Amino acid sequence: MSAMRRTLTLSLIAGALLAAPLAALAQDIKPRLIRFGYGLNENSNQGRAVKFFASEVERLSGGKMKVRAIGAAALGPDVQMQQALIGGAQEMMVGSTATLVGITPQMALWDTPFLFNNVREADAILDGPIGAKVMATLEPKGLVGLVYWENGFRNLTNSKRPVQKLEDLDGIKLRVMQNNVFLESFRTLGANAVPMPFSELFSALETKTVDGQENPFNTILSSKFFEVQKYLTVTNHVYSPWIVLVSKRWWDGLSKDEQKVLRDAAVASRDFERKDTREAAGKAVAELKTKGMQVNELPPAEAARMRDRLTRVNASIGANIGMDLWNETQAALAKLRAAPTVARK
Ligand code: KDG
Repeated sequence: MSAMRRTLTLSLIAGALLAAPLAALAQDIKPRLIRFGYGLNENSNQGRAVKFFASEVERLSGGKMKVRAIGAAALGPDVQMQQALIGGAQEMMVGSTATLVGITPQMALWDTPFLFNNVREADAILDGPIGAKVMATLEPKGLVGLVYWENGFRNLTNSKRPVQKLEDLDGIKLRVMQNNVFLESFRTLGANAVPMPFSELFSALETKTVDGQENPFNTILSSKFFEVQKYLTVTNHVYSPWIVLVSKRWWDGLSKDEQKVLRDAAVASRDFERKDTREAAGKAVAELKTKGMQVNELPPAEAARMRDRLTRVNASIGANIGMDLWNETQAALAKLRAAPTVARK
């Protein structure tokens, strides 16, 4: 072999040897990308919390993991994103526990009307052993639950009339989440309950396909329902959690360190989200009034009638989730209510 050919061959070998570690290094430097889908607008309590989570993941991983927050149901409604996570086509999402009942019936516990009297009870149960037990039912179905966020206490809006008594709901076409407890609950109240994905709700209200819906104050404001809903009735008929979910297929491929980053960021985002959500909710009703909504509270006697009517679904919830879980939850709530409440910070 001529000297020239030898030199050329050696330099090609040297180049190849050099390129390999550089490629590996480049692979190391390229952050692991996480597509995180959610249904509300970017400028909502849900959107702000996803953004916070993303910054925490980047900080805790030293830039090795990067979350791409994709809002406004751009990756599809909750049910579609749940399937994408199960199939491994998407890494993370946050959405309502109510739409998970088709995957794991125990999630229906959180649909129980008037289950929680206040956020102290909600935090204690959701973040305690019962919340963990319900979350664990997701894993065999291909989902990993990290934390619960707060959607909040739900209230009624409609475009036809103020709801001052139960009979005012008669015949109102009311959108509900795709969930049998919500369907049954509002049918027993006399409404014409229509299950529908959240992503279709604004246009359905705008075109009068439905007359009303029920959601927390923050969502009514951030989704601009005041533009298509005249009447807001404060009912606080159920406390709605969101749940931060990971694709188990993808999760199982992560290192322990990577999983710890996501768990730690999720806990920090939960505390941020609840604080942000509660502060925003405190201001939302006043803002909705300035946007032209007519707001009323149900008179106590009517609220009692609603509670009595709505809690008729409790028997079916207990049967669906299992009486052990139902009784454990009732006992835990009774214990919480018996304990002296420390001054809330
Ligand atoms: O994607 C939207 C959901 O996360 C949540 O807001 C569900 O409360 C909900 C509703 O009414 O669909």
